[in-house]
Amino acid sequence: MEIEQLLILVKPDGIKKSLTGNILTKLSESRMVIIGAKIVKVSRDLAEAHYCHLKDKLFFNELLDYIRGKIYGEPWDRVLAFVYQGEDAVSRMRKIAGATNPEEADHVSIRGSYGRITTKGVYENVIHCSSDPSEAAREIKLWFKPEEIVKEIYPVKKIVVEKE
Ligand code: IDP
Repeated sequence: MEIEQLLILVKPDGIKKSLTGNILTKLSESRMVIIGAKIVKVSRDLAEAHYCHLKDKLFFNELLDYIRGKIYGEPWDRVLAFVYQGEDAVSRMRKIAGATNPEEADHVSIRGSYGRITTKGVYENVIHCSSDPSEAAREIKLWFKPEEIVKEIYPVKKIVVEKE
């Protein structure tokens, strides 16, 4: 299996609902390692670049307001950004995150447990999770400077053994 990296964002609704602890606990079931973490007040440029594949969608402006926390105001206008690394990380984390539409997501997934659809029709789905390895690489470059990411980590197995 490939060792992959991916970007996870706890979106503003996740922070506002005090779900960060629950979300990180669920993600930790994957036994992936966090190699980057920070809180980010998302600029319009960053939001547009992150969601460039959706720029023609009718909900694009609402989506930008959502990821920037504009619809919640201070102090909820920020996200927590993480880089995770591990074996087959993208598909395993996507499974824990759940489907994009929270109403269709598995009810034990993060999005199925905590997401909803806003009155403006945006899927308020609590976290972002990179969709494939090449998209993950693009997103990590967008959100993190190289020096913000831990370079050398122990093999995951060794970390787990040391913890136990
Ligand atoms: P993903 O977040 O599961 O990778 P994307 O298609 O990249 O899915 O969509 C980015 C975000 O845009 C979603 O997480 C969700 O918040 C919102 N979104 C996507 N599709 C729709 C839609 O059809 N209606 C409303 N919001 C949507």
